Amino acid sequence: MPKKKVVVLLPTYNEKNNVEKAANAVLAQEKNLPGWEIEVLISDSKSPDGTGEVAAQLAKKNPKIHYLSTGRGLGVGLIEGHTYAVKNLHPDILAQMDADGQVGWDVLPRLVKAIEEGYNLALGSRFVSGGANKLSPMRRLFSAGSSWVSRILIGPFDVKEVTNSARAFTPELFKKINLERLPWKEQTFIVQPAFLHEAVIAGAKYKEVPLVFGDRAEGYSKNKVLNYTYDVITYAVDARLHAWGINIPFFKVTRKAKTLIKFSLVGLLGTFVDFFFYKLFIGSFNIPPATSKGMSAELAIMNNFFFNNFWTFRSRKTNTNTWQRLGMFNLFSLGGLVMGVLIVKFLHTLYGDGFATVGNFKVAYNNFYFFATIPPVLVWNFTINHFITWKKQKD
Ligand SMILES: Nc1nc2c(ncn2[C@@H]2O[C@H](COP(=O)(O)OP(=O)(O)O)[C@@H](O)[C@H]2O)c(=O)[nH]1
Ligand SMILES: [Mg+2]
Repeated sequence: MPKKKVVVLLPTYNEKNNVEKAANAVLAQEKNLPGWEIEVLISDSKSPDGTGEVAAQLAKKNPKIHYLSTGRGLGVGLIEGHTYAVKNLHPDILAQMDADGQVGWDVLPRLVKAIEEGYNLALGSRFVSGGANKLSPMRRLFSAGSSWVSRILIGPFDVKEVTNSARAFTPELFKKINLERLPWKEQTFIVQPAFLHEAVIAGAKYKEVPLVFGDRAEGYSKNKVLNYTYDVITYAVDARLHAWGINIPFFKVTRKAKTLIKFSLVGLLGTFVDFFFYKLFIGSFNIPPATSKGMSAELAIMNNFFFNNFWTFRSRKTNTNTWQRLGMFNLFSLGGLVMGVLIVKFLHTLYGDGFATVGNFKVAYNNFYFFATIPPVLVWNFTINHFITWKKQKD
């Protein structure tokens, strides 16, 4: 009887010191899989450390190893890799594992056996009986946390680990997955829970098998905790809306609008700072509203610069240094400040110091004056700082 074939995809980015060991470790699992032959496909996203060249050499020497050069991003490495395997390598099963050796290689025969049992999707899991997570307490907390959040928000809830890469599935299932909806071109690890989500929609019959997860021997993690958390939440909202029949590309739009959203969040925080001091100056120091606004706004500007520089625009390469940017930010915020003061002045002149009754509360007009300044000032600040203060360096 001819042997069946499993193609194991190893996506790599800067794994020069891991890739050869990984390919050999995968091939060595053949002895635990009677009736099966294993081939390895390395999909490298043009790693600057030269992983691609190493992989190309391995592929030249060993006909069981294949190499594919792909675009940047884990999702691209995975989806282009599997698509290539389906087209060119005639697999009975598609499998994937991380190339850094963090996952015990013996999960592979368990994944394949689950497919032989009749499931069309097998999922490696640290959190089922027999599995283990041998990371530092901090990273353990993060993986447990991200798995819980993804399980609850994205699902399916009966899967204990929805984020792990070690997986096997049938080419038939892969072909049914809606790649239009899967955000595989985005540079984020969201592709793992999202792939599972789309696979379930495509009719996956899934089973979890245990795996042991340890520390990296070489290299560094490419996962970005804050970005990933943001993606999990926005993707979950997208998936929920989709399940309710509301088809808007929420995830894609929020990713595109990410800078604006961060800038707005910083602005929101700044607004609290601003409002807090505004009320303090009026209430405790009897300073008139317009003057109070001027002083509270300057405090908020300092706050906002700090967060925009070290968070919103952190990864943007500019031609300026931090001090120059601080200067520009202050200058442009002055524009926003003048705008805010004029709006408050205008409204104050128009309506005076009255009170409005909202339900059972009496609310002073000066509160409304304050909030009326937010939308126009936000638009001004974002536009000018996006295009000038943190202007992208030309390559
Ligand atoms: N092809 C490709 N692989 C990637 C990319 N980013 C990460 N990987 C691979 O995905 C696997 C998991 O990444 P890793 O950084 O170990 O994430 P962690 O295990 O969650 O810390 C490793 O084999 C990485 O080399 C990418 O942009 N392209
Ligand atoms: Mg890893």
